[in-house]
Amino acid sequence: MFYSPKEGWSQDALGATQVSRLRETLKQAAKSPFYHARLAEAGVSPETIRSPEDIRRLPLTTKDDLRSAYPMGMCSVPSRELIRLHASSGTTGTPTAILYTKNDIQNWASLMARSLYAAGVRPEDVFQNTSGYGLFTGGLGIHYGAEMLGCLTIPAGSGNTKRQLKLIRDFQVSVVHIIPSYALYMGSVLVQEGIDPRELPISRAVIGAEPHTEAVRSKVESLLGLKAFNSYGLSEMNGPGVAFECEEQNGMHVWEDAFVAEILNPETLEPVDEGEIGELVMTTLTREGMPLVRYRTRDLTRFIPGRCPCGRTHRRIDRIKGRADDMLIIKGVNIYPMQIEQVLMNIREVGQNYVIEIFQDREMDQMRIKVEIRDEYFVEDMRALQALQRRIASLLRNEILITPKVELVQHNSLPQTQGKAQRVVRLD
Ligand code: ADP
Ligand code: K
Ligand code: ZN
Repeated sequence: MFYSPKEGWSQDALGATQVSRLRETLKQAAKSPFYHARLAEAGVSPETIRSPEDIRRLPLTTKDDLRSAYPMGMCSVPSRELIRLHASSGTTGTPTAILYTKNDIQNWASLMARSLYAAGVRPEDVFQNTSGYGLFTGGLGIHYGAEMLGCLTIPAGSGNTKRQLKLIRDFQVSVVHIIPSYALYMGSVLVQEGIDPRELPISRAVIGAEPHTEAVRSKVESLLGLKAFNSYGLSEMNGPGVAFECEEQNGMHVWEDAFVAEILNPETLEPVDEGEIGELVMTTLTREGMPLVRYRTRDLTRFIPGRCPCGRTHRRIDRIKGRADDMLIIKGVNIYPMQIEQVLMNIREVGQNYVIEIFQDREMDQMRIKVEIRDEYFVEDMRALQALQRRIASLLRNEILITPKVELVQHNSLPQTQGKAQRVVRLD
């Protein structure tokens, strides 16, 4: 029924595993110069952990800690035991490096295989990975998992829609791993070339790596004629394969035998109430090369209360609402880009791309939203376009409480990035 029996373990069994693995993790982490000092300073040791809740007594780790320990300050093994390096894509500044031993790579691959299986992928599937294969973990990370599961795995890499299409057709690709913004772009390019993407052999997509709304998932599903499953991960926790949607498509199971997930109020750093949104904080439980203790992901989400009908016992997190660093403050109002996306993607006339431009006017941050409009609605009639523009602005106002400047642009005219979409651009 499951890829691993661990997926159905009782909460007690998971808790006991977490306690013993947390202790191991502290022992292992203390072998790195960074944690040797940090854990001693905090006065904690493996004996501090008697129950899963005792994790709250451990110090937090931040992205800045990773930067300060770069390149080897958090390495817990002699360097000859390392076999792989990845780096975060640096969406928010200087990159950080993650180091893996042979066991780390194997454990990651099996978590990834388990994740794909949960989303309905099977060894009979032909799997095309459209992630870039470089320092970014979405390439090799997903690849090793699909191979371990037994799929014929095609390392197509990013971009080059024509070649992607040829591979999909020639090898009857049934599953793709694709960033949601690129899925929408690829779908619309195919439609423009007179190809109906729904007729392709693909029946499932694994989408993730960037925040996206339920509305975007629906668009990907209807445009490409498939089921799309949300995939969450970050380089600091290996990469993809941290939390994954099952066939229920209602939240992502966090693999709690491999990670401890906490959701904290980002200001008080205390746990939020059950089901409340907060910052996801994660601890590795099996990592040798570079264990991380209570890493602040900056990603905002909540635990979905209750049990999943699929039978997996590992708790689910809701889709990522955004990063704590993404919050915009415009005219004193806090706004997340995903609030804007949710509104835009539910408007029939809106195409698939948009960008939020922030610029300074009279010492204040101002916002302009450029929105692609589908060809059939991008008409010559100025009055019709102005009415559409006003309607979009007012729908946005209902959600974000200020009236933004809205500019309508033609289909596929906004820049399409090769990797993660950049939704917010600062013009100063
Ligand atoms: P970077 O932090 O530089 O983008 P990573 O490649 O490690 O580098 O990206 C991890 C981040 O990507 C996560 O912390 C999260 O913000 C985002 N992310 C990954 N998967 C998802 C997803 N399914 N939904 C929303 N955001 C995601
Ligand atoms: K196979
Ligand atoms: Zn489930």
